[in-house]
Amino acid sequence: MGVPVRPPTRLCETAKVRAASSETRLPPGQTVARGWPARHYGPVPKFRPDRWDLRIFGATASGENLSCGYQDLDQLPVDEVVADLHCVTKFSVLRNVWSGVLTRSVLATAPPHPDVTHVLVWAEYGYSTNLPIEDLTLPTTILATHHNGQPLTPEHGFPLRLVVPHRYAWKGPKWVRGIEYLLADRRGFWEERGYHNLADPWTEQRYSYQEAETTTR
Ligand SMILES: Nc1nc2c(c(=O)[nH]1)N[C@H]1C(S)=C(S)[C@@H](COP(=O)(O)O)O[C@H]1N2
Ligand SMILES: [Mo]
Repeated sequence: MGVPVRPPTRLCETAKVRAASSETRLPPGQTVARGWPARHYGPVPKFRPDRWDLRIFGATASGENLSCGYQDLDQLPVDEVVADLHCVTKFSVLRNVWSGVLTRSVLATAPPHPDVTHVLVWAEYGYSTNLPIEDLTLPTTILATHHNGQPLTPEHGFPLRLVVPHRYAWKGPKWVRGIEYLLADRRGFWEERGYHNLADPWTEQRYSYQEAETTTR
């Protein structure tokens, strides 16, 4: 408690309501996928429990880095989020039940410095994505271990993937290994390669050349 995080912006509040809504809504330009396609850049990493850790580093409140092993994940509270997944390549997978650890629980355990504005979430093989710190305080942003009651399969991110329902799905790394607290925004893997920094599917923030058109974060 006493975690110094700023309140969510208005956009985040709206997004939260949408993400939590039981009524499914398809963002513009999206179609419903058949089944659940696996999409990623590069190979599926091999999971080695003895070598696996989740590192929280960068501008932590304590100045120390934190690291948690695979077994330690069980210590954190388990939560559930029901959400749709929207890939920027225009398919959506509706009504996924994600269970795991809310990122707000991680923030409570490893508080960021009060000046933290953004995070980079890191995955195996150097994949990364950037998000405003407010996104990690929302009750709909979850580090998922399970999907529809089953453990994640390797191709869908086992043992841990991030789910950020109100952003395009590239903002949800599979095979997460680290969260870096930042004092200024820094672009992640796809954001550096021409994709939109904010990735709101409801306003179709797909590509970085559109960034000048919008002011929302
Ligand atoms: N580590 C990692 N995570 C990733 C990706 C990736 O290439 N590497 N691709 C993203 C993209 S573009 C999408 S659409 C979703 C797809 O998730 P799924 O394969 O479980 O459907 O994973 C996201 N997470
Ligand atoms: Mo995607």
